[in-house]
Amino acid sequence: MSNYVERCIELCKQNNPGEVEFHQTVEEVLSSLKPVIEKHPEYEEAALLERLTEPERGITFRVVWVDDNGKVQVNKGYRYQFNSAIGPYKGGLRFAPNVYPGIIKFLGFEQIFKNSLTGLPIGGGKGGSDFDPNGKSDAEVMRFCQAFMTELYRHIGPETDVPAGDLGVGGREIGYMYGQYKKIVNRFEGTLTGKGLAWGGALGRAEATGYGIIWYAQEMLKANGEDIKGKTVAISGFGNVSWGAALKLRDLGAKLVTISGPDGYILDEDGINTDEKIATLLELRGSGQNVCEPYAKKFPNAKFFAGKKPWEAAADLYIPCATQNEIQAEDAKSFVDRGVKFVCEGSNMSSTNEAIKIMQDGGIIVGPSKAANAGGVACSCIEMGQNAGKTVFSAEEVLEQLHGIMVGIHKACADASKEYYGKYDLVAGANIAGFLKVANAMMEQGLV
Ligand code: 2IT
Repeated sequence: MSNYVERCIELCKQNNPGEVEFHQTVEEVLSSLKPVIEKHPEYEEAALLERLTEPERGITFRVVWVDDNGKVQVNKGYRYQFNSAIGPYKGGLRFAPNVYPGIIKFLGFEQIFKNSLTGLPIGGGKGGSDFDPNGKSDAEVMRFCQAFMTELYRHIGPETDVPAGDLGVGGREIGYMYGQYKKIVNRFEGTLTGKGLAWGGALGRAEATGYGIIWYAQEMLKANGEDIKGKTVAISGFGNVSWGAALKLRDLGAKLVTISGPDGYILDEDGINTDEKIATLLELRGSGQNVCEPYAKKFPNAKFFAGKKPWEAAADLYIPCATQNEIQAEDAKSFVDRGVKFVCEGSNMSSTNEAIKIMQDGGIIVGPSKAANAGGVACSCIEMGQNAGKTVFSAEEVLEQLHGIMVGIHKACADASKEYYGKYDLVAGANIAGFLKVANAMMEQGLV
């Protein structure tokens, strides 16, 4: 029966040549499902894994816009609508120069399980473009977003597919895309999430992903007899996710000492814990330069390490919050050698499969991103409910619900791994718990 898993991994590689990030997540998820597949032979008869790894629909399109010099620019646009067994497709849009189908499919595939783990009725999808927003003027970003939505609008809708932000897509881009969507369809409906507070956005959505990661990490530590209070924490990135994480770490009495960018990392041993320091993260993001060094110019006690990763800094808990594969095998080995106990992934697929294995074999508790960063999409779903009900929820209502969801996700991961592996393995547990709900829905809905 485990042969079935191997065959499906191989088939996915053959059918999606060169899409290494997609292969990586399929291999990671399917491998951990072996005991589930053994228990349920009916999944193989229904070709469930072949169906799960094939997006229900993939849309690629041309995006044409004019830059500030009057030059015509052409980018690629994508939306992969992966799985709608438990709800409308839901997932972000990523604008980054390295975007190609392998990246969007990896994100879309992960999103299926993440969305299922939230316990909310949302299917999985993801999209984006190879457009690079860094260094672009505001007017260029607006023209690009309008051109992108002029094609995408026909494929999405509040009951069909609800996009949101991801890397390179924040409040500004959602605003420009929503404006264009509304102009074309002539309806005010919640077809994008992460909207501005005055026009349908949920209070708390900006903080949700970062808060959720820290709440998940808190549960992970608690389950292992430790308290997040008083812990020293190293994170990567300086964007929206890192900002939310910094706020919640301060709330819970942990000491954040690093942030990072493509240029290197900042070590602030006094703690990144004042309003001014935490607001600096948003300023760095807003600068459009994609560098973190200016933090050390503003706060001279902090040190900047050019070209280095924050993983070399001493900490009790490490939280990657930047992008995929930021924890490689050598980082994992160094964690094991230094006796690190906890790593909680914030960015989607933060670690290579080899790194996860090294960390887990070395006794490190790893919180997988598809569980730990589910707070963002969970809050998006709350925003969808708010829009559908034509109402507004208070920040307290949203955040209380979100906290409950994160505690529930940790429990679901721990319970599933105990049931199928007889141990506390959140990585396998997240895959299994996320998978079972979707798999059962697919079985009940027949061969579609
Ligand atoms: O990776 C993610 O979960 C997101 N980028 C957020 C998706 C969403 O629909 O809010």
